[in-house]
Amino acid sequence: MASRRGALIVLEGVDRAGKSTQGRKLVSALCAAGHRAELLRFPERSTEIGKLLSSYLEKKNELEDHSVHLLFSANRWEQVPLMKEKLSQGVTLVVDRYAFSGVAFTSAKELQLVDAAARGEFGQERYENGASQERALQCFHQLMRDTTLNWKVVDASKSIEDIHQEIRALSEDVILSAMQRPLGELWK
Ligand code: 2DT
Ligand code: MG
Repeated sequence: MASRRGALIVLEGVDRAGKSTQGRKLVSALCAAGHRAELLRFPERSTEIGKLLSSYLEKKNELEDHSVHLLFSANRWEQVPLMKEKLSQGVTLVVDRYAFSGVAFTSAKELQLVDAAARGEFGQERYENGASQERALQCFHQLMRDTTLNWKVVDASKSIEDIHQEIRALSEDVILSAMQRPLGELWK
């Protein structure tokens, strides 16, 4: 039997929404249920570009805003051949942040230029502050108006287990519907 394509499931949201925890739990649950599923994350910090981005996020280097945006994009592009191969082999990919974070966090930066109401920092890395996260959230809401993408909103204030069950049920549905549709293209 020809292997059916896997689904591309992207977890997006602000920092500390629980994306990484949920991504790990989702992959384990899907695998336990007999699906082939793997976890990816962006930025993927292990590549050369990823190392540069990691130092940038850790504030160990400075990069020009436009070029850092393109590096985040390049960091996704460098994984595309692997992602396409996995998806076409029937592996479902659960991705912790993708191009939507790219848009949201760059837009948040541009908004910052007009909105200087900075708040106290609550994290070590770049963007880990309330003002950046709030602007990124506004941008995620705008991106969700694109109804060609199958967005599902999950309330991150619920318990880890409740959120997990919700995401898991949504994922089972999307894996089934992805099988009916050929692999398409998504902007990166
Ligand atoms: P975490 O590793 O904690 O998720 O933080 N980001 C991410 C961008 O600015 N552009 C992008 O394209 C992507 C994928 C969001 C990663 C930080 O990097 C930001 C938070
Ligand atoms: Mg972070």
